[in-house]
Amino acid sequence: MKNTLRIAIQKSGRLSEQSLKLINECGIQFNHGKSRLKAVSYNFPAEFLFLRDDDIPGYVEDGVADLGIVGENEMAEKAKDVLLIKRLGFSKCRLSLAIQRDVEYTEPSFFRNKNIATSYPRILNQFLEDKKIAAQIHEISGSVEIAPSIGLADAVCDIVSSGSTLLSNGLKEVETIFRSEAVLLANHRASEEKKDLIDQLVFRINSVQAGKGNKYILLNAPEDATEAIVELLPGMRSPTIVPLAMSGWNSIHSVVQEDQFWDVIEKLREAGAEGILVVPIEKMIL
Ligand code: PRT
Ligand code: ZN
Repeated sequence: MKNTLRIAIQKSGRLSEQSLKLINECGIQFNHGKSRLKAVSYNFPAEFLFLRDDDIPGYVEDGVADLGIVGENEMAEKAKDVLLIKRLGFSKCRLSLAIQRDVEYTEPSFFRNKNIATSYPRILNQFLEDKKIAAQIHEISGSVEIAPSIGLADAVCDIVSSGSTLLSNGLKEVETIFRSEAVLLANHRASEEKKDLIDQLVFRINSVQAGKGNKYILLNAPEDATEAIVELLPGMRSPTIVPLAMSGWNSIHSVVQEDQFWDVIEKLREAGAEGILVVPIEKMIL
């Protein structure tokens, strides 16, 4: 359809739930069709294709889908000609080199002439080339972590999140070669109408992300502490000050960044703030 965005998301796997959650938080709703391969939104001009993540960069390059959500690792490995338009902040992980725990490691030259098992030969090859290290890459599609223990490889290059998979296979992480999170990809040749729709979607994603990164805060303060408290609370423009029914007291409202939150709360208490309420922000339009 000409003016309908086609958005490819992972059918089932580590990206699926969060991708659907983001779409939902953007206010885009759809009913799953019978096929489970495709769904059409009834309140935004978009349809969704549910695919294996490996296929998504290629479909976006070909224009079968206008947009896609995949891990940045998958995008880099497939090396398709697509645009990265937004990092989405979920499914964070890293691609790392790991070796057997009892083997000594000092630097990347360790890998010279070693046999490394991976599902990411392109990203690994790039790393080895940059470091001018000649090694053998053994491409396998799954269960990479068992390769050293069965004598298939000296080392692995695999996705790590908590590190427990490496640990339980007697391996230790020695080099991180790539950091990844879910990304929104777009086809290069979108029509003007589709670019407009993409802008609308990105605007919604930005509002959702800004809301998540901030908290709305309400507190009471005596009149003589109000000025010092306002100094601590930048807000979107500046804090709101409303007098309480009890004279000599104000209610102060503002927005605080999530990552500065505990620090700010401590300072507010020291400055005399009382009855502090913290409320999540669903969306924040900047
Ligand atoms: O079926 P389909 O092809 O669509 O899915 P898939 O099996 O290829 O991918 P999936 O669903 O496993 O992962 C999709 C994306 O999630 C990856 O491309 C990464 O961008 C991201 N991601 C985030 C992860 C992990 N965390 C992760 N922990 N992908 C894989 N893992 C695996 C890793 O391969 C290793 O086996 O989990 C293990 C390591 O986890 P820890 O926590 O033990 O370190
Ligand atoms: Zn896959």
